[in-house]
Amino acid sequence: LSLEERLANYVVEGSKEGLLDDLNEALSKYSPLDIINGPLMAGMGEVGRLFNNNELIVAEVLQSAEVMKASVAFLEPFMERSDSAVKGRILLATVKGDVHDIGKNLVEIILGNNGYQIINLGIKVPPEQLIEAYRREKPDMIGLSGLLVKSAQQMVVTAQDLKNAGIDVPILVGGAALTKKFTDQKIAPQYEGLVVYAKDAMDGLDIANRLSD
Ligand code: B1M
Repeated sequence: LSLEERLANYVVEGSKEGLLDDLNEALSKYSPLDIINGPLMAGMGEVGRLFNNNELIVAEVLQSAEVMKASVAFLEPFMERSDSAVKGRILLATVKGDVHDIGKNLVEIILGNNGYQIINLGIKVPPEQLIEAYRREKPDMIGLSGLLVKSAQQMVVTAQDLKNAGIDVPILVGGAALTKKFTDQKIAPQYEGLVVYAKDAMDGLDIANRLSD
């Protein structure tokens, strides 16, 4: 197998045997983010497909998630970081009812490496907890992640609750079940401030930079 195929395979197989050596080799050819967005995400896509076809069980998908997390942790020190002053503070959470956190944590790493202070509230975060944290932390922006179809709906509810609490800082939303269209048509009208859809973590960084300029 080629290096790229082996990298995807670690994720699909949920195996870490030889992973770090191959990640090291990949670093001589690609940037850390290209390794994540390329072969590792391709592996995750395949895991999603197999899971959907009932060819993998949750326990196996968890192993794949572990491989992805270990890879991101290994690659993180090699990622570019800017030494800029703090550009803003962002409250980050996976919405209520959703446990998926790999994408959210990638957003934390990439924005954290590029001048943002991230307050990561974790997973399954209900609106009340966001509101409480908002009042405590006074962030410049709120980032919401969610991968399930029902999480997209949960973002609508969350945006309403935040608005009712008088909050109007920009909200950045992302995750597999979301689209720009859904964001603009269903979430944004429920909120007082801006709601912006990011397709991936780098897009999230670009948007945050534009908003904080
Ligand atoms: Co779940 N899962 N899962 N899962 N899982 C999906 C999402 C699914 C599409 C798989 C499938 O069926 N094909 C499906 C959702 C179906 C739907 O609603 N349409 C699904 C399901 C059904 C479930 C359960 C219900 C399964 C069950 O129990 N029967 C269950 C849900 C539990 C719950 O949340 N209440 C469940 C559980 C799990 C695991 C725990 C086993 C594990 C998660 C482990 C973890 O996160 N710690 C897991 C995994 C790994 C997946 C897949 C395979 C991979 C997700 C992932 O980590 N991708 C996923 C299928 C898939 O996506 N191909 C699937 C890699 C990650 C880097 O990408 O998170 O999309 P992603 O983030 C991207 C962008 O979306 C974006 O940037 C990132 C890239 O840079 N982004 C943002 C994300 N958040 C952002 C926020 C931003 C900006 C950008 O700003 C704030």
